[in-house]
Amino acid sequence: MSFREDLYPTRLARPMEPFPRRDPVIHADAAQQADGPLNTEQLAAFERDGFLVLPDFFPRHQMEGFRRDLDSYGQDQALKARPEVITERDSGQLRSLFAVHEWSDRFDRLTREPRLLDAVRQLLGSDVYIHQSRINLKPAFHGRGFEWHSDFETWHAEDGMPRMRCVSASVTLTENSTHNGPLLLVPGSHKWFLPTLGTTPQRYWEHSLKQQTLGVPEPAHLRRLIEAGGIRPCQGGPGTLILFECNTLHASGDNLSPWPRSNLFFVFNSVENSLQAPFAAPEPRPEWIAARKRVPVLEPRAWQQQAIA
Ligand code: 6CS
Ligand code: FE
Repeated sequence: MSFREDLYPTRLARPMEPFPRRDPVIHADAAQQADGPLNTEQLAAFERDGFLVLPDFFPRHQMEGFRRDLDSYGQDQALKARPEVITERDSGQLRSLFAVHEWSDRFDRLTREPRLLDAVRQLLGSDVYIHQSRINLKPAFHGRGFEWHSDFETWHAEDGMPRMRCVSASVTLTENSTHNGPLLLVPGSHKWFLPTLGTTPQRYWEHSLKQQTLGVPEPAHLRRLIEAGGIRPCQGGPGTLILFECNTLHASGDNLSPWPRSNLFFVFNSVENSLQAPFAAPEPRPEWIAARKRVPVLEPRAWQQQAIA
C-alpha cells in the first residue's frame, strides 16, 4: 500500500494537542478576491472569524416556496423510508433531508445563484461542486441540537477530504432567534485543527447524523477556543445567508420553542480538493452524504438570464 500523507490526523488512540491549520483560509489570489460581491471588510471578517452572516441575502418571500415544500415533505410517509431522510432519535420527527439539490429544482437553482457562486469563488479561488446538501428542519418543541464539531474533521476522517478548501452556505428558511436553537459559531476556531480520540465504526453515519458522539472535540480544547473567541449565535430572518469555513467549530441547541428553525445547507468544495479514501474510517460514506461523482457547479453566467422563482 502506497504511503499517503495525512495533514490532519484524527480519531486517534492517544490524545494529540490542537495545532494550527495547514491550509490558507482564503485560497483565492488578489485578482480573484477583487472579483465578486464580498468587499474587503467582509473578506477580512471571514479570514478572521471563519464565517460571515449576510442578512436578507435572499428575498424573504423567496423562502416561502421552500417552507411549502417542507410542509409537503412532512406529509409524505414514503419519503421517510428514503436513506437520505434522517428522523429525530426520540420523537421520530424529520431532522434532516440530504442531497436535496438532486431532487428539488428549487433547491438546485438556489445553489447556483450567481452572487453566491461568485462569493464562494472569492474564497476558494477555483470552480466548485456540491459536496453535500441538506435541510435541517429542527421542528418546534422536538428539534434536537447538534454537538460541537468541525465539519472538516468528519469530512476528512470519513469522506477523505484532503485539505481545508471548502465552504458551507446556510440559508435560513425561518426566523432564527435565541429561542429556537440557532447555529452557534466560535469566531477564530477555524484556525486550529482539534484531533479527536476514538475509532470510527462501520456505517457510523447511521448514528452520527442523529447524534454525533465521535469526532467531537475534547472539552479542554473546546474550552480554550471558546474562551478565546466566544460564541456567536447566528440570528436573522428568512433569507439570511451564513457562509462558514469547513473547519469553524459550530453547534446548536434543542428547539423547545413553538417555532421551527429550518435552514438549508449546501457545501461547496473546490474541484482541486476532491475526496480520496477516508483518512480514518473503514469505508466511504454514501454518495448522498459525500458526492464523489463531482460535477462543477455551472458557470454563474449560465444562470443570470434565469431569475430565481
Ligand atoms: O457528517 C456530516 O457530514 C454532517 N454532520 C454534521 C454534524 N455537520 C455536517 C454534516 O451535516
Ligand atoms: Fe456541522
